[in-house]
Amino acid sequence: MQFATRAIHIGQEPNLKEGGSGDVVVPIHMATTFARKEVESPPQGYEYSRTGNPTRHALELALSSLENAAYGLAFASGLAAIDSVMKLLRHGDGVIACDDLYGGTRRLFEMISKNFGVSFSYADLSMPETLSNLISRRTKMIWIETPTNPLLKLCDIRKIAACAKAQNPDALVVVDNTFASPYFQKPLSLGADISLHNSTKYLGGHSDAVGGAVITNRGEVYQQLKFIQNAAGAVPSPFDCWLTLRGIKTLALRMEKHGKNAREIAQWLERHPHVARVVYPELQSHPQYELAKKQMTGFSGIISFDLKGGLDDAKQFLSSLRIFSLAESLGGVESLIEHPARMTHASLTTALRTQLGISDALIRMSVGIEDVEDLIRDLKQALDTIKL
Ligand code: P1T
Repeated sequence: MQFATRAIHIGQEPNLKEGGSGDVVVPIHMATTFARKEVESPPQGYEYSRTGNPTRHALELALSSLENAAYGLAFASGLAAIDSVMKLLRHGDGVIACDDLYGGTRRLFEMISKNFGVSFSYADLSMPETLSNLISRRTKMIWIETPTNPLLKLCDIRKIAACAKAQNPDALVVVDNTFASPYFQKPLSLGADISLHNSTKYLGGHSDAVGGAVITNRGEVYQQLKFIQNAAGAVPSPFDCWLTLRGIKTLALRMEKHGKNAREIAQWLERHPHVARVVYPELQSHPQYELAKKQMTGFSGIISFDLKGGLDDAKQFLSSLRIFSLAESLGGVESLIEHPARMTHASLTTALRTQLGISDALIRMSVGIEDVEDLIRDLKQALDTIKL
C-alpha cells in the first residue's frame, strides 16, 4: 500500500469479527481498566490503560506504517517521547547532539537528563565530519533534528548513521523528524535507529492534541521503550490518540499544500526589500539545497527569515499580522508565526542564541493550508508597517 492508503487504513480496519461493531473509524476507548474472567485468567488483550489501550494501539500501528517500520509508540507529548528515549541511557553515557535544537529539548537535556549523569556535547552536525572527532566509546546516542528548529539546517542522516556505526556500533542514532513529517522524510531508511516526532505538529495537524511518537525497526529498543512507556507512564489520553489518528488520515494532502504554499511565500519573501535572509530548504539559496533534494521528498511549511532591522521592527511586524496567529507551535492547518529569541528559544542564554544565529530579527513561520494569496497579502500589509 502507498503512503496515503496506509495513513487511512493501517491499524484502523473495521472490526468485522463476531461481536465487532464494524466502525469505520476507530472508537475512543476511554476505559482505564479492562475486566478479566477470573483472577488467574490472562487479560483478554488489555489490562490497564497505561499499559495498553485499543485506541492508542491503533495509533501506534498507524505511526509505524507511516515510516514503513516495525514498531511505533505514542507518548503524552513530544518532550515525553524525548524524555522516554533519554531513559534508555545510564549514568556515564554520552550524547552528541546537533547545536540547533528545539529550546525545550535542550532544556530537558541540560536541566534534567544531565542530573542523571548523562553528558551532552553539541556540534554543528550539518557538517557531518565534525561527528568523527567527537564520537568516543562513551557515546551512546547521536541526536539530530533535520531540518533543525529554528534555523532549518539539514543533517545528512545517511552520513551520520554510517559514521556512528563505523566508529561506535553501540551508539543509537535518533532523528527528531518533526519538521519534515514522515511524508517527506524517512530517517530509518537512511540508517537511523529511532525516528521521533512531536505529533502535536504535522501528524495531528489541527493544533488540538499534544503528543509524541517514537518509531523504530530495532526490536530490543522497542521492548525497552515499551517497558519505559508503561513503567514511567507518559502516555497520551485515548481522545488525543483518536485526534492524532484523525489528523494522520489527511497528512499526505496537508503536507502537499503546506509545501506548495511555503514555496511561494519563501520566494516572495526573498524579493521583499525588508527581508535580509530567507531560510527554506527548497530555495536554491539554502546552503544544503542539494542534500535537501537527496534526503527529503519535499518540504513542509516552516520558513525562517531575518528582517532588516531589530527587535522593535520584529515586534511591529508580528503584532500587525491578521491571518497569521502570533503563537508558538507549528504544523497545524492554520498559519502561525513566532519570534524564536523571545518565544520558543527563550530558554537559551543570549550568548548561545547569538552563537547559533538566532537573532532578535529572526522570525519563524509555519505556513498553513489557507489560500496563499491571502497569506501573502497579510504578510505584505504587516511588512509595510515597518519604517526602515
Ligand atoms: O511540545 P511538545 O509536544 O512537548 O514537543 C516538543 C518538541 C520536540 N521536537 C521538536 C522539533 C519541537 O519543535 C517540539 C516543540 N516545538 C514547539 C512547540 C515549537 O514551537 O517549536
